[in-house]
Amino acid sequence: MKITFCCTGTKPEPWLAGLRAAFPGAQVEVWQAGAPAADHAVVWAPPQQFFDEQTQLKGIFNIGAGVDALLKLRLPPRATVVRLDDAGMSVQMAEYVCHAVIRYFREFDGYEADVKAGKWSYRKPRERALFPVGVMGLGVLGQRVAQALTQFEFPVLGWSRSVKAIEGVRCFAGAAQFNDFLRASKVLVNLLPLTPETRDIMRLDTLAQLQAGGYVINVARGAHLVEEDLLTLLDRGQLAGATLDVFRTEPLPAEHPFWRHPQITITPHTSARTLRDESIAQIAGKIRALEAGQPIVGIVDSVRGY
Ligand code: NDP
Ligand code: OXD
Repeated sequence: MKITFCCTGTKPEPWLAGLRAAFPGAQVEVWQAGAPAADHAVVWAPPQQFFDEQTQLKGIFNIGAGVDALLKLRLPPRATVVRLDDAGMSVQMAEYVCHAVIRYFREFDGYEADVKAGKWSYRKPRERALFPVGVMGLGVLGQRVAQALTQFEFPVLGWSRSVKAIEGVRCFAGAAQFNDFLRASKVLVNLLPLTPETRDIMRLDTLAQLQAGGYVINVARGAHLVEEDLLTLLDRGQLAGATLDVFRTEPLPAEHPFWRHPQITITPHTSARTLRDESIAQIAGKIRALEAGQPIVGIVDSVRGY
């Protein structure tokens, strides 16, 4: 068996070592133009030339959960495209989102500023029941995040394409229930995949429906958010803050207003990192299953876009 590795911006050696250890008899190499045909590919942001040459691939394994960039390319028609399915990301996402929600709810920024100013002061505790958190996208990551938030007894709402039943989470589904979901949320957490249907989903008319003084936490993709509209709603005081891990242009350009906005917290696309060992173990298991003709989870539906 031949496995080819083509991951832009990723140090290949440890991945090759892990994949070779998982498949001692296989040829596992970094792709180079003109390389012989491989059976499976491990990829992140490969060039179009890679797929134009590797037309016979059986499996394409994306080393991230989001496949929006991959699906923009012309892919070999017979290949099964597989994304990372958790592989250690959901617990990181839960940590990140719970941290951001709790920071807002408990007003830790305000306390930090007071302490820096030498002030020993109290704020009136906020009412938890008046701090509902809506999670858009109830897939592998969104469900874990929603469930983690219920542990802190926030009212938790969720929105997805198909109807879900998740203990402790008030679930909404489909376009028909989107506005009800927004109106019932004070904090909006985005964990949708980026597809033609979800691009620009956080914009003036949708974000304006959140409860007054609301917050946005975007951990999915930058193109879900119309950035100028967020700034407008913050300026108007309709929204109180945003925590953003992803941006329309990454790295965030030096002159971008988000860097210095007092109500915006940014992180450099780090809310849930790909963990190498967990990912190699997951991909190796799925390559074995595909080779044995067994079913696997995490197969991307290119029509649906995720
Ligand atoms: P999943 O595919 O498991 O879940 C996607 C969820 O979104 C599903 O619940 C799906 O609904 C819902 N959804 C999709 N389209 C729509 C729509 N049009 N309307 C309503 N709901 C919709 O993805 P993951 O949870 O694994 O990952 C989510 C995203 O998180 C990734 O696509 C990626 O962009 C981002 N991500 C970001 C990271 C970071 O570091 N910032 C790291 C990892 C991922 P249904 O259940 O009905 O299919
Ligand atoms: C992913 C990501 O999609 O890192 O996994 O954003």
